[in-house]
Amino acid sequence: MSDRSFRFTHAITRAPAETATQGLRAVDTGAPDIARMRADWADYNAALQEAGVTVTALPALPAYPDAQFVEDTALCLPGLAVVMRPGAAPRLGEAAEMAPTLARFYDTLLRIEGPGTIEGGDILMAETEILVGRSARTDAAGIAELARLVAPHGHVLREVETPPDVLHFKTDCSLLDAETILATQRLAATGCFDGYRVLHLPEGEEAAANAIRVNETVILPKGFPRTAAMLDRAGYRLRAVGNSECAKLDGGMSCLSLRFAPPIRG
Ligand code: CIR
Repeated sequence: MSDRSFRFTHAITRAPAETATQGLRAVDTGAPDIARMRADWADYNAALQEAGVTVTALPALPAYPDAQFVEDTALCLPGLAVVMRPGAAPRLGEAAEMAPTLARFYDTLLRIEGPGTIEGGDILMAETEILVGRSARTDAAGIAELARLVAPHGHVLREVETPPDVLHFKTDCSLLDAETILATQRLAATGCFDGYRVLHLPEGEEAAANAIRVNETVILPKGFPRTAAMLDRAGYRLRAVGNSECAKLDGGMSCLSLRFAPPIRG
């Protein structure tokens, strides 16, 4: 296997804006502290660099309070990138903002035109298939349009369900390697990972499900000692990054970057 699902040379991130205090959230647990969010974001960029990728860190976009969650704006695949169409109306414009940066790296840049919607947080790129969770943000039409766009490039999509009241499919899971998924019990119980090896989040640490495998490193949120111990025992190299402030906006490790290996150098 090429391990293309976790071997990356590049990443794109975007600095949190002051307006992130107005970011979307399912439950209000208080305004995020922007200074702390920015310090964690700087550490996140450092973690990506330590993992071996070149990071393009874009400036804040104050008009879009959730714009640091760049993952939702695009899907980067070997050979092509697809600009998403977010299902959250206030986030629609973020996708167009990302397109020029992607165009620096990709000759083939496609777009979800709609009327369906789809966000990158619902897409798990595994080694031989792309799992897409239908959610409040990602609908059947969005998934069907993505399937049509990527099929000619040899990519197979599998539609799955994001659990009710969970923001994104990847809120509850991460790819750890070509055969292994980290997932909550509630998501794994749907059977969507049958055929994979599944490591279940310890009870009470479900919020650690959104991690990212980048080359030899698994980047996970700080503060989940039983998850860290489980992954350490399983042989993964770990790097923890603070996520307390993004968590107030339902954001995690995957949301904060687009990770890819572009066909052309930018
Ligand atoms: C939102 O509700 O859209 C943002 N507050 C959080 C987006 C998190 N993104 C992700 O999980 N990929």
